[in-house]
Amino acid sequence: CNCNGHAYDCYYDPEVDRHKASKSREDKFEGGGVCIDCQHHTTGVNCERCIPGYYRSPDHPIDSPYVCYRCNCKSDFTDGTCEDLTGRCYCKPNYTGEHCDACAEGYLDFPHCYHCDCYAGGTEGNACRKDPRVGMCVCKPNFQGTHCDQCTPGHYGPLCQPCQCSGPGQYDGTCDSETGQCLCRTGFEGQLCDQCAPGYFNYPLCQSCSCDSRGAVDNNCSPAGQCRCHVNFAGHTCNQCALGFYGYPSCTLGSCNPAGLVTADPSLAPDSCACRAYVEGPACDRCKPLYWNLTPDNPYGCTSCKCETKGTISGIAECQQGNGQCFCKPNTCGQFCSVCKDGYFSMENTNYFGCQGCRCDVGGSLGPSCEERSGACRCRQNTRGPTCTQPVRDHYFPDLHHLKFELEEGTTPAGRAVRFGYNPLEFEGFSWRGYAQMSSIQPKVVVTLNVTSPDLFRLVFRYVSRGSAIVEGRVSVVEEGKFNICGNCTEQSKQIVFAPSTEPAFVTVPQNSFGEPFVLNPNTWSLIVEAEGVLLDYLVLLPSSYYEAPILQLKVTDPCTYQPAPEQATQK
Ligand SMILES: [Ca+2]
Repeated sequence: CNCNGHAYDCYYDPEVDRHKASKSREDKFEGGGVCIDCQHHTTGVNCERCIPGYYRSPDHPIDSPYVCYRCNCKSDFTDGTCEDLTGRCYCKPNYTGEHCDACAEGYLDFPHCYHCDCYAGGTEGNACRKDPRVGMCVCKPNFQGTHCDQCTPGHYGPLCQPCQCSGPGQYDGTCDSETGQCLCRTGFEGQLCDQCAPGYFNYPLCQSCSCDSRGAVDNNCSPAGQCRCHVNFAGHTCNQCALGFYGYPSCTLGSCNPAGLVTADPSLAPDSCACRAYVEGPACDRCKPLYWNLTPDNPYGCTSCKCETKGTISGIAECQQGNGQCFCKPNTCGQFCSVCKDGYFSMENTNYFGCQGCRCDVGGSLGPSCEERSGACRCRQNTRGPTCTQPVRDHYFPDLHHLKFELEEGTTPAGRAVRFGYNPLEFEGFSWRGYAQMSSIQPKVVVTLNVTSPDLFRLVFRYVSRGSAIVEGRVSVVEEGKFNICGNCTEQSKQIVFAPSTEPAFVTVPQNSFGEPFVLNPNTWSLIVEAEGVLLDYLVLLPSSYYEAPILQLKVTDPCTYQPAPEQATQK
């Protein structure tokens, strides 16, 4: 072993040998000897280093008993160890400098050198520690955040000075927290939003240039709002033909549009074009108001718009040049606005919307549309009236509880009459003769149902359940005649849960909207209720049209109107 004269014994460690971590007597990394009990404040496999708190003396060879000197680092700012050969002390993490007499980066207030939890520039008194009373950084005005290193809205920069945003172009007084760039409204730009953005003009209004996409070079305009036009276009937004060109938007070279001329001689000078009857403009290239469709085939040049003024907005008879479409009120349609939209009737001048809604009854009519003049709706079989709200003679409207069956009219499975009560103190306001008493003596009751039209049904029970716990039961339907033949071949059976209620209450089966309803075809059916501890008054069959939401939606076709109360009307 090579222990540099600081140990008497050693051992062989194959791991050390494999890593070539030990020096031999020949000063080569081989062998694998590990020194035991190094003396003279040394350590390491060859006793080649000084223990912590000592440093390698520059004045003594490695095998000298005086090779390790004690570090002279008694200061509070050092960690007690020092550098080999120089003896220079190592600092604690929060100190730095030759003599550890300054705070390291991120620490403040020598000789304390606290760790900075807060951004000193953003805290009251430039403190970098949290306030011990509130346990958090206390920010200066205009600073925010856990570490007080962010600006509050409306402030920017390292000092969080107020944003310089004012004037008509800025949005809400806020700016970029680093650059101070103000948040601008549409059409404005610049650090302070004090200029118009490209495509806008006339600061501080900054109106849109609205340059014509066909007539203008781009969407930029002068401070006066003049767009840059192609040579054959003119006007502020370049939406007219320049002098010597005709036929916007093509703006073809020539003084007059041949299609609009009485005599086809386009070589005539401007102002000397003689226009056809329904044509106007210096180049005879526009239809007169109320006319459209300039063509050479039409001897008058243009065609009348023929708008139905009862159906047009503000009663104007003008139409679009491209397609002759009149400008329709909301409830009218067609090229001439002469037709009420589907579901509306009676077109009138005075009606702001053009036509009024049909108000056909959602249940009684075949659809939302009605006869155009009278407003008469098309009624379903057996309903009548202008909006189909009345039954025809000798008919009536079935209400929600139309298909109602009294449980006390039922039988036991053996065919005997059911036990029923008729005490209004036990079951307030029971219907017909009373209510079936479901108990361990009478756990099942059978009711006969007559179904005359096929449908999907939900069942509604009226009941009282005086116990403190819920009662679970079951309801099943079986077609008559098959009751005894096969056990449950046609049976539809669902669970029913009666919540405690001393007042008469209703429960629907199936009990959630996802459950499948009962499917009943025209026939006589047996309905079997199984439950113990409840009183049952009656049940109702609800056909699907009574509970399906889409069928029950009512489309409102007339606008809401405000009618002041009489006393308000007299005041104003
Ligand atoms: Ca009853």
